[in-house]
Amino acid sequence: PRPRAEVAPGAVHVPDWLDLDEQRRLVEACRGWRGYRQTRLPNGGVMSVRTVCLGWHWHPYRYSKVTEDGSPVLPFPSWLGDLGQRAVASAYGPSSVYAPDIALVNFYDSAAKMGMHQDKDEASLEPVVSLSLGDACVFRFGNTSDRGRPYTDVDLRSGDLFVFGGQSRLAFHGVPRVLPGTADPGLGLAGRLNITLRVSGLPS
Ligand code: MD3
Ligand code: FE
Repeated sequence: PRPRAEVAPGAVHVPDWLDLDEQRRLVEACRGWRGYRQTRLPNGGVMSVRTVCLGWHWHPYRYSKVTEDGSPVLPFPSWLGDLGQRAVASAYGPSSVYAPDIALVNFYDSAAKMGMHQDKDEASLEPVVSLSLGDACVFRFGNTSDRGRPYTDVDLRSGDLFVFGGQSRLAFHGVPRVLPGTADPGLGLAGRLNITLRVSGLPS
């Protein structure tokens, strides 16, 4: 089995944190959330991943309570907050407290990727929780100064938990590629889903 690893201070990888039944339930939840879209960037680019937001809608580079077309943002379910609390307790220890109010759900087809970036649109520096489902990917975890080296490439597989807090919260990171056909056939998902949980730091 792959061991749990602190890749950098505050960046904890817990392989196989979700069992197959929990993964199936999360995939079903992701299928129920409607409105996945490819985000347009101010530079004219379009992200290759398809994203749906819960709690707060992310547009580059801020959060709001409405989407581009004016539709309300999907609610952030309390069960997802409980899952986030259990995730942070697994990574950092049982006394940690965590109350996320944002989920960004990203769908990657076999060609999708995400360039190196920092997540700094949240007004809180509480940790980000990442849950991976379906096809594995190469996840690139970098430094806090720029998009380049040094970085570490880690395979993220279905069921893996990663928590990014402390000194790692503002690290550059990205997904250079998905590894097509690597999902458990029993999951019934072609492609990769990633759920990140975050704390907005904004008034509810
Ligand atoms: C490190 N998502 O949504 S998850 C993103 O797999 C994002 O969809 C990727 O980067 C994905 O912003 C990577 C891992 C991750 C998420 C948030 C982080 C790593 C992070 C925030 C700070 C540092
Ligand atoms: Fe990110």
